[in-house]
Amino acid sequence: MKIGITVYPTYGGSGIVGSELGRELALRGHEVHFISSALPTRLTELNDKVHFHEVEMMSYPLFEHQPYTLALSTKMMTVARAENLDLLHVHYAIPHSISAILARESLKPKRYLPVITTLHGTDITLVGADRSYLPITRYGLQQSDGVTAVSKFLKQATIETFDYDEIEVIPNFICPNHYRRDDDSPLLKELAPNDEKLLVHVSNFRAVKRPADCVEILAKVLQKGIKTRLVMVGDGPELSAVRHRARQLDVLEQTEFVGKQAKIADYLTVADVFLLPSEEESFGLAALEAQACEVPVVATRVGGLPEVVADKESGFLSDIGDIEKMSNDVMKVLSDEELHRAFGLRGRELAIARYSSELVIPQYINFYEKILSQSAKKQMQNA
Ligand code: GMT
Repeated sequence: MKIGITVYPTYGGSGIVGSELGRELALRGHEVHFISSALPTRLTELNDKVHFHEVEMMSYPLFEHQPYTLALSTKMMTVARAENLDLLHVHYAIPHSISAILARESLKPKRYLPVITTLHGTDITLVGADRSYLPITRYGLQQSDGVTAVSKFLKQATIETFDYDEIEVIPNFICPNHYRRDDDSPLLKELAPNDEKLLVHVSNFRAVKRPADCVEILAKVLQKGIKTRLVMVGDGPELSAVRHRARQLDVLEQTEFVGKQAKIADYLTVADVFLLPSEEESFGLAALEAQACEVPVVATRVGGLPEVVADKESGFLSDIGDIEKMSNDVMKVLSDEELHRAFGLRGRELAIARYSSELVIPQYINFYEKILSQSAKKQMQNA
């Protein structure tokens, strides 16, 4: 198949999933064309199976705001025609599905180009934050030829918000060879020079991730006398507030802010505990990646996280903001080697059994085939 994929090319989870999906599809012989405003971060290699088409923005004095949705749609049309794409797969409803639907409609007189939308979560939150987006998002869902969501939770949330239920759940995935334990990593000595225990958090530092809770947890763990350091991976709007809180709590010296990192696995593989104290999480890709690296997860019981993290088996789940319980949970796994090992092994076992790329990529391929055959039937009926 020839597949056009559109993602937000930044560090967000949806961009990572779309990029990894493209890479995995190419490995299986499909031709993938990324259509986005910049080269997606995780896309390190372009070849005869993986192509990149940059959306060019036209600047014109009359345009107070540059019309990205139209520029993307135009690029989708051009690439679909030139490369003879079979379908467009967009990650994130707003505005990607609207651009893809416009492209499909413009091409319709010549041929039908099915549009598949994958929901990642904040597409729903966005609507929650601004109800005026609800009709256009619902339109995007209804007009897509197929819709997938990354968790059962997200499917249910979409049904409740949009009253739309034709959604297939296809979860996020990991490649078990890329995400695995490496006790000999040279990074370990660098981050824990005095054999400290390492807590790791990865996010885009938005308020919804509650990154400041991580330094609160660290402070409590240090109070109990466990030699610990916290590694904060990523960047975003809350970063300076977190740094400020760490200073107030007098744990800045034990906190390492390493910024955005291209290879998250390097940091997960040396972690003793992974922290994800989010207020909302439709899936929690970073928690899955941590589990694949045999790292116990201490997280909140929100959204799709209970589908990914097995409470008391591969980690511990708590209510939002329950610093007391989360720090106690961290101490439990840090002070009991057997428990730590058991949680780590169970996490990897679950990650492979439920979310390995070998299992999930075929689900996408089957979904593409189903949508292509449904569209072909519709076209025949309309001919
Ligand atoms: O988590 C973010 O802030 C980024 C966001 C995105 O759209 O890129 O992540 C969402 O999609 C990820 C990949 O499917 C999920 O793992 C995250 O749970 C989800 N984030 C939220 O629901 C807050």
